[in-house]
Amino acid sequence: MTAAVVERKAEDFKSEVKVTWCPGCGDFGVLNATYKALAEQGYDTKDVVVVSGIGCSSRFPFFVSTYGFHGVHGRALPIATGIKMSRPELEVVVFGGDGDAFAIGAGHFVHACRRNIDMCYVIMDNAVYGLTKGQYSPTSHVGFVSKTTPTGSSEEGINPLMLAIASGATYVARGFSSKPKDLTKLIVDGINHKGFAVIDCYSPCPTFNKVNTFNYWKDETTPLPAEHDPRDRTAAITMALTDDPLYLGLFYQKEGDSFGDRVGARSTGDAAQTQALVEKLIAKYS
Ligand SMILES: Cc1ncc(C[n+]2csc(CCOP(=O)(O)OP(=O)(O)O)c2C)c(N)n1
Ligand code: SF4
Repeated sequence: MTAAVVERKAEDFKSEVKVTWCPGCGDFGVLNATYKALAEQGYDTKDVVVVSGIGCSSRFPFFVSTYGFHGVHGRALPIATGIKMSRPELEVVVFGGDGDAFAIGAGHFVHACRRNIDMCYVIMDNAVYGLTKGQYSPTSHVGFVSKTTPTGSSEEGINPLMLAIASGATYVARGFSSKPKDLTKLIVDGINHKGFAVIDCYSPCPTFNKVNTFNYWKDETTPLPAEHDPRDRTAAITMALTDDPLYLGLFYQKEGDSFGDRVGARSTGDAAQTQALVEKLIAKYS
């Protein structure tokens, strides 16, 4: 969607719902960056749908004054896909945790990447399950001690960037919740990208992950070198594989047709028509 030329403020996108995350949760940084990104785009609140699964991070739609859909654990992407296919004129932005994205939702993630659906997915990656109180997650490191890995995880963590690039995502970035300016730019560019934009964002959980803290990620991360060319997929893979340091920024971007372009997605934006359709479906399955 082309952004309207209207002056907006970050406050315009704050809902009246009290944010219930723990003090110090990294997700606050992602939320503030998102308010700024939406304001920068000049959107009306009716231009955007914020979609999530289940998790602490997935409470996101409550805190944003746009349309929203708080879905089912791991199913944010199929819900978002349906919204985008039936209302392509709306900007669909998806938020959730690393458990949501890479455990129960891993299959959906791979297929959303390969379809190249025109939406932006921000994974708030804290390398732990927050909402269910501290089990290890698909991005937890080997040796991570948690309620479900009391002697330390023996599994290698998933590399979200490698998975996204290999699966066909056309905008692949890594952010950090305590770098709000950079994160806002990544979200703005991800929203404006035509195709599936994946932003894996380090977002510490100070309550249940005492290893991957703000200081840990502050020390381990550094911006991608200025000479990195995001159009170079091989270079993007090399950078994504590097873990010392962990790079932040835009790793990979490719222009081209999105899924909606290929299937000729058309809006079903007629409210009466949509209502009739929903009633028909409810009648069919009740
Ligand atoms: C189908 C289903 N399975 C499991 C759960 C329990 N559950 C809720 S949130 C969650 C994981 C939360 O971790 P993550 O997705 O990383 O988000 P975070 O809370 O860390 O932001 C799990 C396993 C559920 N709600 N539904
Ligand atoms: S449990 Fe962790 S992820 Fe959940 S709100 Fe608290 S700090 Fe954030």
